[in-house]
Amino acid sequence: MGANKQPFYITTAISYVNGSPHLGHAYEQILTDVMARFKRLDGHDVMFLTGTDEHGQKVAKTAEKNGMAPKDFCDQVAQEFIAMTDQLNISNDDFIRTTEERHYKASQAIWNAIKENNPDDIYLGKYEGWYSVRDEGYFAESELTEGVDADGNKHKLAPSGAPVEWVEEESYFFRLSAYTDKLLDFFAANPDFIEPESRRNEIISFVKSGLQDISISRTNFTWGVPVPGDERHVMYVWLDALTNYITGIGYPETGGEAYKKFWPADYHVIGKDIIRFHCIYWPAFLMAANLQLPKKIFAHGFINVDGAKMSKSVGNVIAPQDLIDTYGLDQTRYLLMREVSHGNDGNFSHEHAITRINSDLANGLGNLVQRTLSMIHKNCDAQIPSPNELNDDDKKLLDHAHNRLVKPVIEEVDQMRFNRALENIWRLVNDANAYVDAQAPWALKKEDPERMKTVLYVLAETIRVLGIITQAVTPSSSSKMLDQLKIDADKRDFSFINSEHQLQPETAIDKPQGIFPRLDTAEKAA
Ligand code: ME8
Repeated sequence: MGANKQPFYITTAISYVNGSPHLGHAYEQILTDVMARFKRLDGHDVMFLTGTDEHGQKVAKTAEKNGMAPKDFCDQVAQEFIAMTDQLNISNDDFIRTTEERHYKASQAIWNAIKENNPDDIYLGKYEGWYSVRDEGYFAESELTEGVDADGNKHKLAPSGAPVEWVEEESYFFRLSAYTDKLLDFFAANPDFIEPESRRNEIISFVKSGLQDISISRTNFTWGVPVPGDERHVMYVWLDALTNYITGIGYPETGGEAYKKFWPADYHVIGKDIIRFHCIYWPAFLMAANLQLPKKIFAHGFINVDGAKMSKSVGNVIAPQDLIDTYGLDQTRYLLMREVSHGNDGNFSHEHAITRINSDLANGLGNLVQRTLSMIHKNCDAQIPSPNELNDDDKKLLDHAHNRLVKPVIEEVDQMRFNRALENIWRLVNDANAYVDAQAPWALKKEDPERMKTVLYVLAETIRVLGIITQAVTPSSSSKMLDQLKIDADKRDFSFINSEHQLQPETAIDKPQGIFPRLDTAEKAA
């Protein structure tokens, strides 16, 4: 696999370790994982990187509140994020922690590369201005509002609602102001660089309003990567954090195999709150260091709960494990991918979750598999039956599965439109269920057993294709489907979706096991 398709490199944002993983983190992980899995199934050599962002004032303060040394605190919380990738069945190829040695090396190397390539772009000065610790971001006076913070105190607030504090300290600056035109030219030449378009417009208008130089080092705390050559300073956490995307593929070894194969990245998947850092700072740092820019930044929306923003103070923060315990892992993955549309905010409600899971998974795909395989097990000697001559209905269903499914699905996937990709796949599920109802194989059992065999064969073959195409979203359930059909592990990628690789008649199957149980509405609501 992967011999003649382009390598594909995709990343998530790396999570701050100042709190435990929540549903927003889980959503981003799953979104990125689904893309990575689709690409592998489509024959690409994929590198998928995720990790934790462990430096900066926010993490240092939280560690202090917990009475722990920053590194010990990070070690503890990073484990929760690593555990989340397992809980969610995330197929990341690497997990980077910014406190690793390799990352210190890469962060200092990019600093030095900027200095070597553009010596005027880093200069020593004094920062006097507003800083939001929660965003780890600098803000201009004009961007602030007056307001009350979560503790009820009056404050100047950043656009995110986080309080800002006045900072005055010696600092190294990055000459971002010199990149206004270069960035605008780059955006114009690469119209797909930022998606969705609304975010691209937001960034372009921000850049057009003129960029200020930014402070890229701090001296009033020490929890960070030391600035090379001046250890009184630590690097601004975002400069270090963004660099993770190249640390993960071996930077500063730009001649190394991983770097040559995977840079520039195909996709940085991030949330809408951190586009300024990814769409302005990161490209400017890379230009200054004379490195290539990533191909695409995709900013997803936020997951709200029952229509409200998730927040600790409201008390509606959902831990990913709770959803998995309630609905099952693949059900949770499916739900999030099906319910949230491209780049928009998504809403989570238990009521809606149950309806969706029951209709699409339990009654839709699950029931199709269960009734087909049970009939084969009972009525065909527990063997895939041999089909007789196909009629138009049979041919139509198989043609849909073999020839009219993968291409449109991949087209949606390439744009991160997983809700539409799933709608597309479920058209085949619905067609197959309608076909079962119309053909009524249970009636054919007495009337025309040979015809029954054909119908069951056509259904089993359709299920094989559905098992293959759904793997990226519901990996373990789809594997179970394919296991039940006795499909070899090396015959499960998209190149096997065609009539050439149809099911072998007479293959023995085991007694089928249900895949997506129906959720009891009353019990789950409680
Ligand atoms: O931003 N819904 O870390 P983070 C959807 N360390 N996505 C959400 C969300 C929600 N309710 N809440 C957060 C950081 N996210 C930085 C990134 S990258 C070099 C450094 C998303 O732990 C958020 O947008 O606050 C971000 O993409 C990711 O979760 C990690 O957020």
